[in-house]
Amino acid sequence: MNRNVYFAGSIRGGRADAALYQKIIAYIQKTDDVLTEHVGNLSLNAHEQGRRDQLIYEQDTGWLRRADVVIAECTCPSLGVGYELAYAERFGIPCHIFYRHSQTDLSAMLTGDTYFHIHPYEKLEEILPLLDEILGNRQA
Ligand code: 6K6
Repeated sequence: MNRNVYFAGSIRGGRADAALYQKIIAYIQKTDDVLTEHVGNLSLNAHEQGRRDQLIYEQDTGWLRRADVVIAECTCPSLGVGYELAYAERFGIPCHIFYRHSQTDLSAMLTGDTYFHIHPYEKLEEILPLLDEILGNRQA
């Protein structure tokens, strides 16, 4: 349906799930546009000095404001992802949060905010049909 999807995942918070982010992004890209493909880039250097942080902030908040939906993988805690979720809420962008419940105790600032759609899961295969529903590619 070519919706603009803002995928959020940890960068400076830790790259342990980068390969998972890459798989989720590739799945979404079968039907829709991912504004933040770099989040799944396995060779991304989170501390690279080539781009100024202010430019990153301005680019990402601009993308957030024009996103149709935010999909966040929050197993690896990230200040940036938490900020993005609050920013998206402020602009009324629907937000779906995925996290592996056996590995993380998600912040009460997310689980306690009824604005967010929260999806605990364990395996990637559980996420894919949910993504189809969220993106309108399959009936609930
Ligand atoms: C290098 C190559 C591509 O990007 C870079 C530089 N870093 C970032 N570029 C774009 N977005 C970023 C970058 N660092 C953080 N973000 C945004 O914050 C992403 O959209 C992530 O969802 C989120 C991660 O925040 P941290 O706090 O884990 O870094």
